[in-house]
Amino acid sequence: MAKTYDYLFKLLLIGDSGVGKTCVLFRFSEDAFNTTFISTIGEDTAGQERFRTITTAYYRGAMGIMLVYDITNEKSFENIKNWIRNIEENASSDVEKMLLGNKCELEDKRQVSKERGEQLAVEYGIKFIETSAKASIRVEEAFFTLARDIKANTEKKLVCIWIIFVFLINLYIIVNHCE
Ligand SMILES: Nc1nc2c(ncn2[C@@H]2O[C@H](COP(=O)(O)OP(=O)(O)OP(=O)(O)O)[C@@H](O)[C@H]2O)c(=O)[nH]1
Ligand SMILES: [Mg+2]
Repeated sequence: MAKTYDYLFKLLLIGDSGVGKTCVLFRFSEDAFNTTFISTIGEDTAGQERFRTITTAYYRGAMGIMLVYDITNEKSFENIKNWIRNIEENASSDVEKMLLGNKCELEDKRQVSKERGEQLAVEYGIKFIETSAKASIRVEEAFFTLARDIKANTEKKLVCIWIIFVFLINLYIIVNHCE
């Protein structure tokens, strides 16, 4: 039987290679974790991280974006600003965004404090959650929060369209009545 949905959202996970995007998604969809690292794009990124430009085509239709960094990797956190700039240049401005600090169970290897994550999120006016795909910490919460915000956003837009529609109908009636 075909799958039916109450809501269907297109979400993107963006961030440096190795921060755990695939694992976060895998934890959410399968409730499982795998330690073998196979980079999604397939490039050898060992040792040197590069910021990749993502084009407009990739963002098309995206309703939500999870910006992911690794709390044990300072560089991945610094690059969030580049990713956000890329989103601002290529994605629709009303796309719902959220910041994830992944691998939060690795407290002894932490390079980015929770406060800095919170601060950056405040700066961009987005929500922030620290997650662990490995230890299964707050991954569901992250997806549900983003989905809930997208839903609220969509409903707000519908109400606006409805109000404009009713206003125009009334205007039409008044104008016709005056003639
Ligand atoms: N300790 C720990 N390791 C994690 C966690 N999430 C992912 N990893 C590990 O980090 C490595 C990279 O994870 P991926 O999910 O493949 O990273 P990615 O962001 O998809 O990387 P690209 O596909 O190259 O962009 C893997 O070795 C994972 O096992 C986590 O929450 N805790
Ligand atoms: Mg991946």
